[in-house]
Amino acid sequence: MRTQVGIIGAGPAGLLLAHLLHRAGVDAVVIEARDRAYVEGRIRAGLLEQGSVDTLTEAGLAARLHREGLAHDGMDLRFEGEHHRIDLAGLTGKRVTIYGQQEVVRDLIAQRLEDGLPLVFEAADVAVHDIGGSPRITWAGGALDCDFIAGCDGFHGICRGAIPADALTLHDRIYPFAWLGILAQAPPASHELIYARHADGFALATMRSETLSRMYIQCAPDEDLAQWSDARIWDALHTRLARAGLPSQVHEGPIIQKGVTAMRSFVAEPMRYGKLFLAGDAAHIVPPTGAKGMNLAIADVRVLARALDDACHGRGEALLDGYSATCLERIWQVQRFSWWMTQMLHRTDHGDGFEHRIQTAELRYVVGSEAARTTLAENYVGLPYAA
Ligand code: RFL
Ligand code: PHB
Repeated sequence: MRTQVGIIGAGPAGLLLAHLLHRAGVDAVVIEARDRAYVEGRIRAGLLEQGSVDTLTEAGLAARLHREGLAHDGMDLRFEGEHHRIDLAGLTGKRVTIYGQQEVVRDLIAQRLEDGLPLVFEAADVAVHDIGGSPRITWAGGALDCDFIAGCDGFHGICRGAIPADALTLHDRIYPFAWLGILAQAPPASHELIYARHADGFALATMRSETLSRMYIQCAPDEDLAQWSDARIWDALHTRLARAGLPSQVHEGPIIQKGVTAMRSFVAEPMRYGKLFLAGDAAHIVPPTGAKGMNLAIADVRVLARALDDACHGRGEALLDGYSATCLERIWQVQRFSWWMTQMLHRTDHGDGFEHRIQTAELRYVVGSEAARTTLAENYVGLPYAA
């Protein structure tokens, strides 16, 4: 029997798409390369835009999110020892929510299994065939004929590479810095997020709960973690997050996870070839400074689910034909914002202090102008979805 949609990848994009399709009465199979424990344990994004929370709520997936998520009405910007609160709710009427990506993924997997719907873990050697005609997905020990394939297999997946190179335009910027991220058993520095621009480099204090801190510091892309003792990490955080004349708010505690994340801006266009549709990180990457990666994946699959619903129910392919262009409108807005936050907050100096002074001027303008604060806030809480 033919399945309507074959979905490759059980990250937020693939799992949410599968759920939205199920609610629309479209059958789908999700095929994931890794095992369930690995997928559920992968620590990544933490911040949901208001629209992402609304999407998960409307899809009936947000009971735990509303119990355990931490809603934030503002965030802090720090530079030159100054600290300034950006009143996100006051400026936009919207808020953001801290809820780990792995919690979103856990909720989605639990729902899928409870619904008794197909989700294949540990699928080795996944490949796609005849994507311009009658699509077929194969893996070690399995095969699936389908009408459409959704490539939700992240940046390192196989779907984007299955599209002929001359049918894709790739835009790629790799930044000359990275983030060293830690998870620590310590109360968050503040109940809202703190983004700090410091002469030593960027720092971000975020959290996963009232007792679990997530913190990042700018480092080199090839940074050797062995050079970063816990004491050195705490020192860097105290220094970069300091406010003049006030004690550092950073609370130390056991560090239970450490890792380095590379930073890039990447877009593959168009996000479709024949019957294959790319969504989420398979099609685009943003530097994490704007907290947008998972939110953009959710925005893509909202559009794709509606389009596949129409196509699979005989209501035509106009939305599918418009899928890539509709998504790319938002993607480029989000790319711009993520790039802007990144270049405003990271150390990019060439040694003469020029970039540092430009950043200070820009940050002073942002905190000093309601128009500029509103621009930041509107993008941070999430731009409205296309109708
Ligand atoms: P994912 O989550 O990478 O999922 C892809 C899935 O596909 C599987 N896969 C395959 N399956 C079958 N066959 C193959 N050949 C396969 N190849 C791969 C993988 O195992 C995986 O399960 O992509 P998706 O669903 O598009 O979701 C995107 C998000 O994961 C990503 O954009 C965010 O994590 C980015 N991001 C953030 N986004 C936010 O919205 N807010 C944040 O606060 C935020 N912070 C972050 C971040 C990413 C970070 N890192 C580590 C990259 C902070 C960090 C540090
Ligand atoms: C996180 O909570 O992991 C997080 C929050 C905001 C960002 C990036 C990461 O900009």
